[in-house]
Amino acid sequence: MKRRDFFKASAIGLASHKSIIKANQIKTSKNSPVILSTWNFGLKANIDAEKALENGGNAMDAAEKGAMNAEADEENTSVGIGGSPDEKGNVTLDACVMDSSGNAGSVAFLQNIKHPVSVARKVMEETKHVMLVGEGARQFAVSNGFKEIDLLTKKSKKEWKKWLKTRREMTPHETHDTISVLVQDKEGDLAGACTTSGWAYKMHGRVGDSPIIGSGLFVDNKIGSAAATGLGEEVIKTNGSFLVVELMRQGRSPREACEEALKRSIDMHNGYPNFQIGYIALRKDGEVGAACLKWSFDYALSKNGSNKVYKVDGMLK
Ligand code: SD4
Repeated sequence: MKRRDFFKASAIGLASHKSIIKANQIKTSKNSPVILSTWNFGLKANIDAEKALENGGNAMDAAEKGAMNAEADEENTSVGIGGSPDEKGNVTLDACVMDSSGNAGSVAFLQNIKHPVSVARKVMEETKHVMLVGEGARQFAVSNGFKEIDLLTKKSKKEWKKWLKTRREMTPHETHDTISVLVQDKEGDLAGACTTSGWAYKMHGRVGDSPIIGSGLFVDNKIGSAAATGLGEEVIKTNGSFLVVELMRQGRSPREACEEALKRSIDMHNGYPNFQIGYIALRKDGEVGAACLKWSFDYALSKNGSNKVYKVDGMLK
């Protein structure tokens, strides 16, 4: 390393060391739960998450229940039953969870199971592993009492058949919506869940960011949590959710952290990304933020007795 570069690197080290101390002073928000979910159907997910908290559940219970709401909704074409299939007509699901102790569980390329988020939680709680995929994940689910069902509904089959005639490339922006649910419970603890059927009509075997810990979701109970929606391939390349949490650790607000993480994707594409990524972030002090690259993005926030959808405009035109 050249001397000048060494000094540059040490200066960066020093700056982040200072800000880490600052981030450690984040006051934990207690007694007033916060639930933050992606997209406007997050509103219904938040209601189920609220109920789980009211019934004495913790942040992990609430995040799971919220995600399950979207998984069970047949009208939601990017999550669970009714989710768009891959190009061969198979509905393949990705999901993950993280709890307040930093435990993680994940499933990818899982078929025929209605609630992948609950399988991900079982992987976290019942196995030594973090991630199970495909046939192994399905067998694990069945052996834990999950029933097998056909996830391709009449409607999603009809749409897929229509698509087969053109085989037009779909973008996740057209076919969104992954649901991620970030929860802070009344103890101030954080947990999160993320679940999706991924990119509509994707290649058979494709896995996106949603089951990848650090990409689709990341929770650090000392700092905050973050989750992603949008083009998974690009979220994976920047380890997006982990990056958002690290930026909050360095003192950025939740919104600034989301924007800074998106700037990495913008830079990787020389200022002109032609895809969508949206991030949501929840800091340990209860503050939330969100940002997206282009167009706009909705998120649902339940806090202080109100549950509402908010819209953020893209950073780029
Ligand atoms: C994926 N990130 O599989 C998901 C898709 C998504 O809104 O979020 N769509 O790439």
